[in-house]
Amino acid sequence: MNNRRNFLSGAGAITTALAAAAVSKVAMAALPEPVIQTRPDTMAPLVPNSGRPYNPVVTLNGWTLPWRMNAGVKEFHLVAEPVVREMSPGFKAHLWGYNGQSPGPTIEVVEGDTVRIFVTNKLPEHTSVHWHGQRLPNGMDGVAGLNQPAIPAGKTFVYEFVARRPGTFMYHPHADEMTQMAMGMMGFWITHPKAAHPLIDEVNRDFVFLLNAYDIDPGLYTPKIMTMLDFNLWSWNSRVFPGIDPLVVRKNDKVRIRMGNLTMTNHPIHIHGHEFTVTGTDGGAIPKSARWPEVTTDVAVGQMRQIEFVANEEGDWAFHCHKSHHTMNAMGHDVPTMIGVDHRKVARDITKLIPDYMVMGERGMADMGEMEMPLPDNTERMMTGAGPFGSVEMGGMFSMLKVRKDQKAGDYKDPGWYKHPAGTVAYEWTGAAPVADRATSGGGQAMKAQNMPTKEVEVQVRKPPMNGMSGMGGMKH
Ligand SMILES: [Cu+2]
Repeated sequence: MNNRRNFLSGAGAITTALAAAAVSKVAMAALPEPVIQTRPDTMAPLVPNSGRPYNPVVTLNGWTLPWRMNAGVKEFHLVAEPVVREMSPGFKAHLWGYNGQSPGPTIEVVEGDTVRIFVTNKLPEHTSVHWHGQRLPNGMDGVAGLNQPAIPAGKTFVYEFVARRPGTFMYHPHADEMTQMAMGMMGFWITHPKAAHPLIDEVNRDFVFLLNAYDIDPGLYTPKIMTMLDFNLWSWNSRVFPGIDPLVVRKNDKVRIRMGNLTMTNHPIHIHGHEFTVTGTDGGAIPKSARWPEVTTDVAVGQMRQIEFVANEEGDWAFHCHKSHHTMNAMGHDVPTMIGVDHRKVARDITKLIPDYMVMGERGMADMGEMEMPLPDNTERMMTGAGPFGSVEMGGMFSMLKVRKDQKAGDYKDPGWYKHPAGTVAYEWTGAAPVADRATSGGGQAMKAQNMPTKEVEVQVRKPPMNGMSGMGGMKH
């Protein structure tokens, strides 16, 4: 499904070259050239070409922002602007973001770096950038009105501080926040330790992504910004399954995954086939004595959770939010339950009159995965994703951890579907078996009802004997 994506070629390399080219005497006096990226692919990790070395992260369906060194200061240029984000193949959203994308590029620096970030506002309204979790001078914290005047449309502001502690951070506006975050303005920030750190292990693969959510009506492009809870698109880095790339690792790799939650609700993130340890939060690394094993970790609103494990089981392992509504795309929420009602013919007739008419499946929702009814343009199917054995019936916050023994170090290319060794896949029982409801009827409850006695039903009601209540104080006989 993801074969057409080429992780290691293209724009990742181009952006690096651009950053290097920007380092000229003339350019030094000016703003750093903003680097723009519009492809939604997972870009190769950006290996540092200046400053202290570190092991770069991989941003899922995203990229890392190149910088220039200017007299010992790491300079970045963020451009806040309207963007078009492909949320999954064929489904685009009109969002706000940074440097051509929502979320914005990941910023990677090293503990002790002096960092200067130029923020140019190309939005139709003012903005600011808050550096979530950082130790910094109060006036650099980015709360418009409190710490600084908002950045007016068309202006550029400069933030400057020392990245004092290693860890995982986020950035997002702190001005008209409800609108700007609902529109997709956010990004990740990694501060790597400057030397071997007792609580921050070296890993082979280090993935980062943000949990975000949108409310975009089927057929439309722009999120509803007033929505507080009832979002219909639950995304990782503004992508929904099957648009989210798999996390590809080599067998026995030590893997770190950092997830930040900038939605309005919590997400219990669950991995199959492995146990992990939560090794860090936005507040920093967790002492080793305070870590315990999990297969699901809840990431609350405004939190980051960093998990680690050794990927020592080969296969294509599901990796997803455990709220089942969050592994669905648009349309799953405002429809009546139709289980037991055979409305397929009616639905087809109505569809002739109202092309966008959509109802829930009458045998459960699995029918939606193989829905033949037409959808409005620019709408991702509610549950979809072709797997090697059929529809995966997922959407939203779902991806896979793909563990392969022959995956090369540093290679993030999708290896395709796992080839299961003979005799290791669940198989059909071919002996005698009871008849399934679905085989004989249009709907589960409907058939159950048919099997019930249809005429008179005798019900016996037995009251407890009155003297049995004598124990209840105050009751008079
Ligand atoms: Cu969730």
